[in-house]
Amino acid sequence: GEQAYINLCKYILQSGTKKEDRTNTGTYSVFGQQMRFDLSEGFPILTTKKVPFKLVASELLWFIKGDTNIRYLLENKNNIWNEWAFEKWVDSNEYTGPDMTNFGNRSQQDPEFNKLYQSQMDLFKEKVLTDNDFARKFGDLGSVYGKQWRQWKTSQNETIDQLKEVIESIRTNPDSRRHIVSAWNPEDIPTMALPPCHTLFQFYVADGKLSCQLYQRSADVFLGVPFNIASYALLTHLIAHECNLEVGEFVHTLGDAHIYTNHIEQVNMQLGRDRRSLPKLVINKEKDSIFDFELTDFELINYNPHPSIKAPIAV
Ligand code: THF
Repeated sequence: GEQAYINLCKYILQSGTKKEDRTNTGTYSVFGQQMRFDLSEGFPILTTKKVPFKLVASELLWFIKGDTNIRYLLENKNNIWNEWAFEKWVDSNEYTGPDMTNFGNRSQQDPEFNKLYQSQMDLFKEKVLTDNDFARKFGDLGSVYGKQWRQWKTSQNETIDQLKEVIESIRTNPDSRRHIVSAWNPEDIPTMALPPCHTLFQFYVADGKLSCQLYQRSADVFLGVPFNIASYALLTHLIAHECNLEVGEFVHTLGDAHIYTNHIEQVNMQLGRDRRSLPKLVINKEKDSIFDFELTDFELINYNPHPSIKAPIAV
């Protein structure tokens, strides 16, 4: 549960290796950790800081739809993938605005630049929302999660709907040890805005309960991991609901588990807070199929977390 998350944060701060990374931010990092969340104890969203559940839910619905274009996210006021699409635009020869090289780091260090960046980002969002051609070109993140989950391309030029197939296999052959969905497609890595962090997940059925284990190759423990826990817990609930199973555990296995050096103050603030009781997830019982759900079909009740803690995202 949440205590496992807290222990992981403490362990990384105490024993992590100082390690440079792709984003030039710097991290404290450990390799190979695991957390377990018993979903029957309540919905495992963190209570020691507020995690925006609606953003988690709209991102998951976006994956489930097989969508890879940030337009849907923007329509739902979800900005968590903007930087990766924006990067493609400012690196292209269609971009004629002020130089945005290394915008992630510069926007944090230089307030004047940050103003310029924010205005270009607003312009970008507006264009993705209103201009279809522009959205097709620059709103799309390439063959990321949604594509691999729903339309994995085979060498025979057919597609595999991994999500549909895994649900079918859970229903018809619950004891199977092959309930796997992989987002890691080596051939497609070069055409992704970002290679998938949550790489592969497996379901497991025992005693009428559905469990899920995720292998996450790279884990931004302060900003990303709280989203990822809530997201896979929600996915497990939705699939259990469709397959008439109870929920079991979510097992979260991490490869490179890191805390960015510019998140340390925030983590320490969070570690000073007490855990609170977990909320309950309520799903619209009138719907069955995971492919029919909308944002209004689920709700968290009794979620009373400590306030959110802001932190910059590493790009
Ligand atoms: N890149 C990095 N550096 N970390 C990640 O966790 C990450 N992701 C996705 C893709 N690249 C990544 C994006 N996921 C937030 C949360 C998840 C994200 C990106 C950003 C974030 O900023 N959350 C804030 C609230 C944001 C808001 O309100 O708009 C928070 O306080 O939780 C790993 O999947």
